[in-house]
Order: sequence, then C-alpha cells, then structure tokens
Amino acid sequence: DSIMRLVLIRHGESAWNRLNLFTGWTDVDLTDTGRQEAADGGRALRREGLDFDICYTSYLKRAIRTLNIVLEELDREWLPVTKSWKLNERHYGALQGLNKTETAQKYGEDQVKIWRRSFDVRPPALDAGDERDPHGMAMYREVNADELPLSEALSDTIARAWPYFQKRILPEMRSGRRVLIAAHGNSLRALVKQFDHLGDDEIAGVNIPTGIPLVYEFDAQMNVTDKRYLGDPAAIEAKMNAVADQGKASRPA
Ligand code: DG2
Repeated sequence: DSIMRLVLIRHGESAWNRLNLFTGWTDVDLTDTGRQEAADGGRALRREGLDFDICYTSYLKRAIRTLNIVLEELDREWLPVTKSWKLNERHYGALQGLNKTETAQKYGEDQVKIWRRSFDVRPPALDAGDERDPHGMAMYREVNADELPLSEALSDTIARAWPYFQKRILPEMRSGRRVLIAAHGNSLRALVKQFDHLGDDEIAGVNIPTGIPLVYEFDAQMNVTDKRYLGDPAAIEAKMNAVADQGKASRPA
C-alpha cells in the first residue's frame, strides 16, 4: 500500500525542563527521569512492532541521547542517523536560562503565553556576541551566519524545519523508508502544524509530552490518515497539561 508512517518523539526530561528554565538552543543533558522516559518510549515502539530504516535528530544532545536510547531498546543502534540544526529547538532568545514561573510572575502569564505559544511573536533577541550567540560556536561553524537566529518565533522555526522536512525527509518516506525523528517540543510543533494544517491559533493549544512516540500515517498526498501517541491516554494528557502549566505564575510543587 502507499501509506507512509512517520514517528516523532520529543526528548525525555532535560536538566532544564526539570528546573523549568527556558532552554531553546542551550545544550543541556537528560535527567535520569528523561533517560527513563526515552527507554520507555523505545519499549513502546518495540511492543507495537514499529521498526525504522533511517533516523533524524537535532544538534542538541538531549535529542541525540534520546534517539540513542530508543535505538538501544529497539536493538537498532546501527541505523543511519542524520543530524541537522534545522531540527533544533526553537531559539528562545534572551529568555534562555530564565525560570518560566518567575518570568510569569514578573511579566505576567499572558506575556509568557505569547512568548511560548504565539505563532509569530519572537522573544527578546540575544545581543550579538552574547556568550549564547550561536555565531562562532563550533557546533554551527558549517552554517551560514545569516541563517543562525538570535531568537525565533514558531514561524521562524517552521521556516527552517519545514523545508528541511520536505527536501530531505519526505523523499526518504516516499521511497519507502520508515523514518524516526527525535527532536523538541517546538521543532515538533512546527512539523505538527504543517502535517495537520493547524491555524496559527490552533497550534497554540498543542503541547508535546516528553518521551512519548507520536505515530503519523499519511497517504500519498500527505493527508494524515491516522495519528496517535503510544501509551496510556490519561498519563499522556497529564504530561501535556504539565507542559502547558510550565508557564503559570504558580505551579503545584
Ligand atoms: C523547551 C520547550 O524545549 O519549552 O526550549 O524550554 O522541548 O527542547 O525541552 P525542549 C524549551 P516550551 O516552549 O514548552 O516552554
């Protein structure tokens, strides 16, 4: 048949997810919980009998390590993996390193919601030459300077991630390869918005849980014919709500 399947997975909990800090391009590692989530995600894929031919991830170690753990669970560590900065998390600009709750207390929950979930409002940009500026980092030395952001709205993330998907990943799917993508909350929201043809307001309500495989099926015209998270629906919904609540001014401990 001509059904194409694609699996997306957000990395497991990172050290900065745990601390509730805006992360973006900060290259933080997984926590023990995050590694556990990744292993659980890999086991869920194995239980479903899902197998892969080629994998994609970002340049950031929380996504790379999640993918490695998933592949270990699947006994598929030999699979080819392509890394691209175009699958990096949305650049969170000068918010990177700030606590989301404290930022909501200081600027209000509405402003934080705009910074986290608006389609085209960029967070305040990093100053050029800031130690977090990607220009000059070894990781990005092959990237044209004018492509590297100092802050991104979701629309900017779509502008790099979606052409990458269409040019590099979709042709592999069309040639019959089974693709796994390990990436980030917002770089995956960028793809989901395009797959599901969500409006700019609709995507604001989408929160991607950590470490839960999201299985898409498409027909040859790239219409979505099926979409499901692997796991217990109540647990998944609780995880999505926890992501949404990270921007509240007060959160349950
Ligand atoms: C989080 C997402 O990215 O944050 O950059 O802080 O998926 O790499 O942990 P991830 C970050 P929110 O937009 O959900 O606040």
